[in-house]
Amino acid sequence: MKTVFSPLHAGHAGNVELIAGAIVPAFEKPSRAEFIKARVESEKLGPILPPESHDLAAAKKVHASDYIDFLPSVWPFWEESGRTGSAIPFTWPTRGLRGDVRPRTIDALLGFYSFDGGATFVKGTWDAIKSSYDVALTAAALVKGGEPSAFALCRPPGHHAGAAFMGGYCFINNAAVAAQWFCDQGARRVSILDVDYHHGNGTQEIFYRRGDVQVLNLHADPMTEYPFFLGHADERGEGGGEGFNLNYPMPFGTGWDKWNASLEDACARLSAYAPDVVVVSLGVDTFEKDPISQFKLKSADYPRIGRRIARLALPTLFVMEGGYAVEEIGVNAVGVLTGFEDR
Ligand code: OKP
Ligand code: ZN
Repeated sequence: MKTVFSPLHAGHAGNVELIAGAIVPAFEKPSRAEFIKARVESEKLGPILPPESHDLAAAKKVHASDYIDFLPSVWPFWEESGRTGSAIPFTWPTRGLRGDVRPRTIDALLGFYSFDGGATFVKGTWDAIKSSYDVALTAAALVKGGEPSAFALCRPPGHHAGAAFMGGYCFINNAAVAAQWFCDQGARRVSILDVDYHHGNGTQEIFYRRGDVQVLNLHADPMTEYPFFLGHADERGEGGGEGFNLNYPMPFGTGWDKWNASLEDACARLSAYAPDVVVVSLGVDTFEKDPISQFKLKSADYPRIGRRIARLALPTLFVMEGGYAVEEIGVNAVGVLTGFEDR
């Protein structure tokens, strides 16, 4: 399997986050992608290719145009405003406030275009976002060109980013961009299988009213886990999308047997939908030692995930999302891919 990777991800570094009352170094850090790349190499998964540069038209098919234009403006605006450190949102137009009036200062705009303080900018952040987007589209083109599968080693991740907001370490929704690109290239139906520990709220929002993209999400129950405000089992799509969004919320402590039962059900639903292509939002923060998560999957479980996805017998694009136990993230992410190849 070919991997697409860009070193520009590394400029998105040194960010901090607020978690449990403490400001700490961000868990979403460059070493994540480097550990995965090293494992791709040591396992000889296949060639590692650089991305081709794309304009932002494909991003604007799933995101609001003004939101996409905002992203590269953040750092220059931050510096023009006399700021240093990281640009972090801190105020949001929630219930009772005006979300329909676009304000003018950088602090206000950061809140206007986000849902939490987990999407933070430093100088190299836009180039990393853009490279992650290019990685996803380049890997999608490999699959479109006839490769049975490809691995988009995206960083930053994307599945929390909605049509007009960032959050949860995510800016451009790489998996959604790729799925839409497949549609625009003639796919009649696309399935997105999101196996990250956290609910892919952005992906759900983007395709919620559409029947041509099926979204299946396996994740920790939002009653007790981030992103808290979406991802319940009764969210099944709306209008033309009714029945094409499926959520599998699971409790803290979920291990392989229970998680795998959800995977089996999702795979059966996916097969019945008979898409032309599958996009896997590949998060490995379901791992028992993940520092911010509460599931109990073991390293030996990840190849089993890959093998089950391979049994769908469909062209498959893997798009990297979360996973934070950096020592093992490479083993687990690449474990899915070698399992997929059954080796
Ligand atoms: C991203 B992905 C707020 C931090 C809250 C965010 C978790 C994002 C997970 N400052 N935690 O789905 O792995
Ligand atoms: Zn996650």
